[in-house]
Amino acid sequence: MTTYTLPNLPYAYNAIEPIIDETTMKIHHTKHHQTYVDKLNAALASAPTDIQNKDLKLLLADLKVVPEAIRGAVQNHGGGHLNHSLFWELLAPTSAPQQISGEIKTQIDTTFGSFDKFKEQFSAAANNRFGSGWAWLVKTKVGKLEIINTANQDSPLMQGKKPLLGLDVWEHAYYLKYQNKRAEYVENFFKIINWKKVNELLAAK
Ligand code: MN3
Repeated sequence: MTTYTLPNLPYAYNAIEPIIDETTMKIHHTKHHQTYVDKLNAALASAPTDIQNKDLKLLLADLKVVPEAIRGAVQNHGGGHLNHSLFWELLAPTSAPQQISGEIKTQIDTTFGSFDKFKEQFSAAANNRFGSGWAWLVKTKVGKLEIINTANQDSPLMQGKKPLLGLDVWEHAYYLKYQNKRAEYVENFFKIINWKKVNELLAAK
């Protein structure tokens, strides 16, 4: 069977300081993300071979093929693994801040009217997600940009939408530094977005 493993971060744990502190990054990666990986592997251990070997993105896009006994675990921990693997790559070290540019800039301006309007809508999606979840910029099946939020570790792939940018708004992602001030964390997120990666995701099939 496919055994999932924790991916390395593409930067040091302190690379996102002071926006996201080193301790939060370390616990988030080595404890929270590792747990999703472990529990995904444990759930799949009892699955039929074709399910074990199916691409995780395809599984999440078509959860009904997963045996009912492990479907919830695959949704939560498979989603958790995929969402976090993407999230790490969407952050840019504070030493090398990125300006939005390229095709994503053009499409954001066209779709939302301006970057500020996009930021406002994305922030609202993040701040209004009650409890734990994610805010997303996604590409729909017809190739349109859209802002959504999802509960828990649900992936946009479950709605047939491709994630281009995602923000983890679980308290574990920000509580040590920001406590209850999620809006401040969301505001600061815009300073550490890896737009190069977003452009790559937009360009990929
Ligand atoms: Mn998280």
